[in-house]
Amino acid sequence: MDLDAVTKQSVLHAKPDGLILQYGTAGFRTKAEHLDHVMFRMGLLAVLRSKQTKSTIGVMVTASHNPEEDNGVKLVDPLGEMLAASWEEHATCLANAEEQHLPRVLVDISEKAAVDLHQDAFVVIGRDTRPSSERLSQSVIDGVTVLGGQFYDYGLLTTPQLHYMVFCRNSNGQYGKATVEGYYQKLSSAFVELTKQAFCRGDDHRTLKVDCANGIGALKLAEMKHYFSPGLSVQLFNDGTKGKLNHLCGADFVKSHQKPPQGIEMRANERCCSFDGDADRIVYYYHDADGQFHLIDGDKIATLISSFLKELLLEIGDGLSLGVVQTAYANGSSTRYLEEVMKVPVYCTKTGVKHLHHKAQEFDIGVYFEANGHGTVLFSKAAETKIKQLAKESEDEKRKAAKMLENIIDLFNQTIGDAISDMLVIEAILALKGLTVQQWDALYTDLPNRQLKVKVADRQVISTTDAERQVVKPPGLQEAINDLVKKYRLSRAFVRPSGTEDIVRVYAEADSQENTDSLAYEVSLAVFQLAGGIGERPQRALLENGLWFSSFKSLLGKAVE
Ligand code: 16G
Ligand code: MG
Repeated sequence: MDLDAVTKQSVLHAKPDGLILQYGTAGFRTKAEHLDHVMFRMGLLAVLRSKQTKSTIGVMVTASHNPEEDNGVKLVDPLGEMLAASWEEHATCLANAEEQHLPRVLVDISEKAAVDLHQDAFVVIGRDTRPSSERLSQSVIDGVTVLGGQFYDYGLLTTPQLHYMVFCRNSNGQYGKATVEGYYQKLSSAFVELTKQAFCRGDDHRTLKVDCANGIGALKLAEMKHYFSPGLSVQLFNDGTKGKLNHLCGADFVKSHQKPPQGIEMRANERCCSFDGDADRIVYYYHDADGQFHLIDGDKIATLISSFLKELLLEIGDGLSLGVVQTAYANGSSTRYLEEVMKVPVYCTKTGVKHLHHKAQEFDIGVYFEANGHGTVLFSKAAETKIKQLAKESEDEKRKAAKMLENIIDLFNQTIGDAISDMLVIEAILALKGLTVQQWDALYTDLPNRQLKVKVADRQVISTTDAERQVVKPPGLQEAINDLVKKYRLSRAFVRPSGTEDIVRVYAEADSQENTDSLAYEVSLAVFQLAGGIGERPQRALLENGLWFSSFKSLLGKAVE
């Protein structure tokens, strides 16, 4: 390591005095103007991680659904997964080191992580469409090169595309070709193969409206749509030609406001979906004939996908295990439906893709989705081998099912939730099953739910257990929540410190919207009182024509990323 060169270069990417940032649930994220030093240092760190793992590492410059002025960065590990937890700590130390301590921190990390400094390093870089992203990814490149790493800059990519590239490279192309073209071809040919049967039946005029959040998803979907167009025609809205990124549109807006994005024309019963700003989340929705809005979130996506997979697994009859992984935010109706009607085992993990992903790896086939629309399906090596073998050898119906599963394996981006890939899977299933969006929605009825946020002096005073469903500290808070929950039917509530914002999130559900809102309010008050609330006390809401008034409105929880 040429530490002198690092010191010299670092001056050009100087850290603002006193600025402390945390590698959060999905990397660093804040105002773009504060991130130059972080980008440079993540370039350095990616080189060390690449040397240590003897693999290609990815660096993605994006702040997902955050406002356009923000930016962020996350590292991608060799199998296309999110960065290992122990390295998140190194990332935080490196980002926060004062200029003069930078060389020492680099040496410390190398020693602690037993990095072989003689090893070559290779880093791939992708970025979203934010105005600041190009400059910031150049800072990543500066960090990579000063430590002698090689790099390939993919330029504009969705987050899941970068994850895909990393895995392709580290699997020597076995997972696919590490190019954008390779990604389009792999997914599209799986989609076309899979849907052949449905489209032969004459169901060949499927259209879907896609709100692209004015983000990178628009560029990539516009490039890709010709590859699968005879089967599915997508109409792009909020494609970035005029609107602002994530402003009044995108998956996060739709999920948290439970209303359609601006800039999309919806006719009754028409299927629509929204991506988030870096296209790793998707939600569906429609207006019914009475003009009522219906949201189909990650829970219902997981349900559709798992019921389709379960049917195919029964047909091949090979005893492969299927499990569904959710978080505490999953609507109680979805969990009940999966467990009681579909008889599928359901597991709950902490919030954040990496937790769900790791749990899903325990099954032959692991379906994971957060309610907010982040998710995918993982197939174990053994399951994949078995399915491939059955697709070749078995007879008729069994072979047909195995072939479908084979294409489904290729259609999913197994490195991370991917809005484009999930969209194609959903469209294929709806076409094959001949399901309308209303029939899909009618699988079960969501329990009314409400998310709120509460400001406290230090959100770390709250610690949780049982996949964030129970509070351990401060004393008395869980007991208070238990007592409040008892007052309502079909009710559930939990609180957790956010991993991305300086607030505590409150979630409640119950048998009616009114009861849900009362429960959410009462739990917020308990948090405010027992966990050091600051600012204005939560106020009971006034609900009129579906609108929230008073300061309660400002507490309305932003759906998590
Ligand atoms: C992140 C996570 C998302 C999670 C959200 C929770 C990834 C790629 N993203 O952005 O999965 O739902 O954080 O945010 O892991 P919160 O801690 O503020 O509720
Ligand atoms: Mg995202």
